[in-house]
Amino acid sequence: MLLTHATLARMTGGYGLIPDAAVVLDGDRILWAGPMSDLPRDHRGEAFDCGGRLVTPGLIDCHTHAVHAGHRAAEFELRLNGASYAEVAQAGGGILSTVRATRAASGADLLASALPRIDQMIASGATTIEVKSGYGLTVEDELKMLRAARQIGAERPVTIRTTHLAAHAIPPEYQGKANAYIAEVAIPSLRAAQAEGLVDAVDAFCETIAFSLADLQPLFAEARALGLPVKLHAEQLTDQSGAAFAAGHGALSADHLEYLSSGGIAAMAAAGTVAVILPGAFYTLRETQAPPIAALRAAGVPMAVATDLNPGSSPLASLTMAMNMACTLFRMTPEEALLGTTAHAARALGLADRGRIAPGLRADLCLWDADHPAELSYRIGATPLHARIFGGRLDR
Ligand code: DI6
Ligand code: FE
Repeated sequence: MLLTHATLARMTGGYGLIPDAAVVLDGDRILWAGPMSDLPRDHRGEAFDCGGRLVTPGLIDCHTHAVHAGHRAAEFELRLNGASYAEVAQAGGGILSTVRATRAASGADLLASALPRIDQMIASGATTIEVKSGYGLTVEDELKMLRAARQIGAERPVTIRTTHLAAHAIPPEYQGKANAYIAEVAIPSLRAAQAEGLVDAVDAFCETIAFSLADLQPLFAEARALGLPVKLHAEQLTDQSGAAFAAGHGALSADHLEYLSSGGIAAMAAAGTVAVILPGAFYTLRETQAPPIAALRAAGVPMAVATDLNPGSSPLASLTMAMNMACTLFRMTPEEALLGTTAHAARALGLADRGRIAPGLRADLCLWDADHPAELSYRIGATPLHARIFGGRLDR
């Protein structure tokens, strides 16, 4: 396939803009990208004329909880009547109400309820989506979630990366016994998931209302023993030094980071850990402390942007909306926001074969009804996707 007359944002370094560009695809790979005037003669075959439209790498949502049962509109209403996120969680609501619904659902139910959300994400330009477990909290229910997540990739034209997040919340039967939960559920479910080929990375929620670093130490040691990369929900509501702990384990990413300290930033910079910025949760929870974007930028920490799609703190399925929020709420630049859903999101997932437009990388591309990449962040809630190419195939 040959794309002609594209406004190409290669996302190499910065935008990597080429105004009147061509892209040559060979099967599911990019063979060549450059100015129309340099297009090699032997590639002048049948062409798809982009008509000057913006072409970017396919977007990558590197942090979602897209598989879950039910919704939490009632909790949304409670919070609007004055309850805090922590109060809702302590009253047995919050994550645990989704756990009850997810335990009661079959694998087929979970898949069926996830697909419409996945379709919305695809419609906003996603070609790779990470999906976490973490609402089962028993060995069998965590495996059920991961199997449903894997199945999405067989049902839709999208790459699914699965993350084991059994250390998301402490279930009622283990209240006050976090270390027993890690030993009896989190670690055994991780071993079983790895044996079944269901897991690409290991995540946990480090927070006063969830797990401490001491609780997580044996889980991260097990991840290392299994050869799996780690990530961490860190510093979302309080500073627990989670980001530095994650960086010390060579984490792919530390995510949320509203309360990240300068020590955490230095540790992430030294380890090459990506900062995953999740403005949907900040917005939904009406948080007031923004993550330290300027300090992350100054330290050279790569920043990704994701939806955090989940039924409690971020019922958001649009990556372009997340980019808009990252710019307006957190003062990221539109160029940083787009790097955050392409090149840096790929890095947060440990994927070297996508997120930029360059020879040899996967042919995952978005064609937009836009003529400058800043438009993707600038419009509020728009979905200017014109067409999407997944693995070399045009699918809309
Ligand atoms: N932090 C969050 O914002 C989500 N999980 C997490 O660790 C919330 C998930 C939920 O409320 O269902
Ligand atoms: Fe999350």
